[in-house]
Amino acid sequence: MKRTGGQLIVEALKANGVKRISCVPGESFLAVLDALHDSDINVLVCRQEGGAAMMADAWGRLTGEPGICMVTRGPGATNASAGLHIARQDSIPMILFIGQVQRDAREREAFQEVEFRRALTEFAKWVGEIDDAARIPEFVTRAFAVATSGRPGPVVLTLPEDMLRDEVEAPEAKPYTPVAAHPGRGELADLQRRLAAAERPIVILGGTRWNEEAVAGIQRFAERFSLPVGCSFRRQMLFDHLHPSYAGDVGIGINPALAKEIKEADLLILLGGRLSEMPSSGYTLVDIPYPRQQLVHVYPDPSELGRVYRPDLAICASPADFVAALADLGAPSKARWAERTERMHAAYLTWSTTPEKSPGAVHMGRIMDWIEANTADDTIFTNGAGNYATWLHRFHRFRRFETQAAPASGSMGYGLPAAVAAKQLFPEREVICFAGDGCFMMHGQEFATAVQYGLPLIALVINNGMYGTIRMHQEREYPGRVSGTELRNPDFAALARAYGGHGETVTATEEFAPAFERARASSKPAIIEIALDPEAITPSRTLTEIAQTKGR
Ligand SMILES: Cc1ncc(C[n+]2csc(CCOP(=O)(O)OP(=O)(O)O)c2C)c(N)n1
Ligand SMILES: [Mg+2]
Repeated sequence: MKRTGGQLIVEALKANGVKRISCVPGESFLAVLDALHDSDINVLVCRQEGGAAMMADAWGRLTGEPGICMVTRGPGATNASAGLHIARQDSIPMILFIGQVQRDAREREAFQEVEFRRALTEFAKWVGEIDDAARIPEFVTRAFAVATSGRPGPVVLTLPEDMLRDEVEAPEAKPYTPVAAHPGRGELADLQRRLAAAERPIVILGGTRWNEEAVAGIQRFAERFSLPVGCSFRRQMLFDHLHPSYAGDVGIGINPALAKEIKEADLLILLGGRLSEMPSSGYTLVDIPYPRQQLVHVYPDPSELGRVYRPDLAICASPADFVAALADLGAPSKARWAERTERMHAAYLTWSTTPEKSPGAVHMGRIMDWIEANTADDTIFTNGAGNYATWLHRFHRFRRFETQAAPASGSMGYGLPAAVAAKQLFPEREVICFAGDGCFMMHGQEFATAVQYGLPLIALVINNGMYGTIRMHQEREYPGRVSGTELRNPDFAALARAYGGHGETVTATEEFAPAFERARASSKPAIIEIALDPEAITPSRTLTEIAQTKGR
């Protein structure tokens, strides 16, 4: 039986278990859209390709299966590159399909033509073009395998428009085979010896290729060995923050007590992450290339092992496969480190207690206290980049896996599309997006997508009238010389209503709880604008105090 290229793409997606895709349509892939018309794949039509790609990233992040996004050539793909970059840096499985110029017009710089195999090489793990419709099953199944194996990441497949209309015979698509990466027996024995000899061990969790079972498994391991466990920047959902082994967040603005413990540790087990620039406090936490600590680095891709930090024991394994193998390690007879671990957890609890004072009528600390007391453990929190995110990362105590979608790559604008994706994936769970006034406006148009598909997320827009993070750095480096960081914003609550959602404005702390309850009760996508005093730039220091520190 002959099928069109468009039909073969949809069949290959279905064979690989795809239930949803995000897209902004283009005339370059009408044949795929037509095939989707007859399928049960959920198509989320978005407003800008950056947001659409970020939604696919969030699906990949929250499920471990590649998120799928479809966009058109030239401008569609360049918009989508914002999401590709996030998936690349954050090791998220994703497949971006790009409708491409017809084959017989290639290399003439035809309408919106870009040669993506050149342009997107650094943005993706693999960029392929399918120029023969009969090979669609082969390319698509391979794309799934590449996106999920080793260090996961995004794959790009370009689809020449005329190829999608060809009618061909092709083999039936089969699902990809996930590639496991287990530790060897000798490596586990080596790890056991190092643990037995350690005085001050610490574990830092990060990266992807985790699952619910692995998160439960690492918790059991930490309990058996009384080990302190930290979570890498924006990977906090990997460990229950109220567990007695939790030592805190290894990210921007790390608790100095935790940084000291890491520096003074004699055994550092880096599990799943790269300890890149943000979690390593700008590459200062651990010496490069030879750490003072004994380093055990567990990572699913050999090319990362020894790239920045030379490990004493390198284990090429995925976090999930590694944690499964840990069950066989015998625990020491007595928990030698229990007291130290307890001390570190106590330090975390103090560090994550909201401050007493805050300038202005809105105290974000009190708002965080309310959120902590009034949201369920399975609530999903999303955010982009900006100082506002500190309130979430430092004071929200993550309890469960699949409750966080935040770019370790520090990309603004991610929070809202991620919230749309999360709510679509888990309609029964509450989804709260944290955004700054700058951040929200980058992909705020996807609020229309939330309204279109009836996805009642709640977006908190923390409005300080500026690109606050940059203003903070500006005041520190060039005090009093405000340049390029001020913002004049729309009325966010009115904007929410104009979109068909629910809007609230909070100008004093006590207005937050009733506003949140009304947003919940509305059952509509909601924006709650929180008017924050620009002075409240960090939980501990005001803008003025930061301006006064130059040269000190
Ligand atoms: C896409 C993108 N553009 C620019 C930046 C640089 N940047 C980092 S934080 C920030 C300001 C964020 O402003 P806002 O969302 O209002 O949060 P605030 O810091 O004011 O709390 C900027 C411009 C970035 N990280 N990502
Ligand atoms: Mg701001």
